[in-house]
Amino acid sequence: MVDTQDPVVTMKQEVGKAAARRVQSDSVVGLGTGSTTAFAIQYIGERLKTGELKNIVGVPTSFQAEVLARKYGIPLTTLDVIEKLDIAIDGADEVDPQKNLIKGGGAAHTREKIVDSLADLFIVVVDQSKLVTKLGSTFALPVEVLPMAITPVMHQLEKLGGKPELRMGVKKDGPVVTDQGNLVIDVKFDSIDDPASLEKIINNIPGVLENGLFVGLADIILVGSIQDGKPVIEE
Ligand code: ABF
Repeated sequence: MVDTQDPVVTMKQEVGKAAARRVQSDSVVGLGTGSTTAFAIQYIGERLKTGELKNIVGVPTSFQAEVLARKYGIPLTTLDVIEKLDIAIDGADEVDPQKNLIKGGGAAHTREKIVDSLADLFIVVVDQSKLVTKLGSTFALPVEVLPMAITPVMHQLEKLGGKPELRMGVKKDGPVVTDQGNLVIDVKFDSIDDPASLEKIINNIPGVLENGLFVGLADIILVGSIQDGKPVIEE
């Protein structure tokens, strides 16, 4: 039968599968957000169902991850019960050559950074389009902000050379609200030369909860691409 599936979807499935294969039995798994990670969650569930994987428990990074985990039969726990995670699998919006990330396109970067930072092994699943030489080149930096502090935080981000914009919902009938009930400002920088410093500076602005710079956290980047019409996964 001719495979009519979009090759990009197939490629994302293969990246998800490759990450899911890294999960070992008797482990605690951080479950990330995004369409590529969704395939990893699905395949972890399938490995559980076949008995290939036993006795794992997941920590979701978002409501979306929790719904998927329940759909695919992955038992869940919380950070009140476990001290650390063995592995975390998550997506990203940009990846630089030093494996630093911009995340937050799904407005989930606050919980993602908490979970991903507690994992012994943090695997990022992306397609080739996410690879950049410098963070900020293609994606505005998401910043989660308390609603009362939106205006002063935007002024501070402008002083840092950013062009901040309040993230509106798809229907444009109001701003996006995070799982914590906060808002998201997307800040475009001409270029982010020192992500480690910028991550700290932004998080130090009163009213900022978390920004989407993930510096020095990722251990493995699994990159999917399509070569000669076939999905290729590189590490
Ligand atoms: C999430 O994954 C976000 O950080 C990011 O926006 C998203 C990317 O997902 P996709 O795989 O759909 O591109 O973790």
